[in-house]
Amino acid sequence: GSKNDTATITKPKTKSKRPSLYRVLLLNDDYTPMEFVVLVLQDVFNKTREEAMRIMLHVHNQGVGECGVYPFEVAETKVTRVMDAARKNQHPLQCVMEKQ
Ligand code: TYC
Repeated sequence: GSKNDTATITKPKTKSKRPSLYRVLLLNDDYTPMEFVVLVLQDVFNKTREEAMRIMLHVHNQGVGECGVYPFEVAETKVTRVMDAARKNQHPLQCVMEKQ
């Protein structure tokens, strides 16, 4: 209409996009104590002591290992929690995320 020429018309959307998933990885180093890595895996990634031990030893032996796969914001929060804990305790532990 003459009074409504610039009105926005929103196309109804029903399709919900599935969120992209991100793999969170721990990197090995020579200085971070094994026990610290195990505690981080239990606390940040909700692993059992046994699963945390398995992942820590995998990273220790292979250089890198997966802690879990999450939507972007969840992955980002976990990386931040690990890096904050490492910095606070003066460990060089590195944690990164990559699109799956
Ligand atoms: N390599 C370390 C050590 O011998 C242990 C370690 C494991 C460090 C996993 C980091 O992501 C890591 N103390």
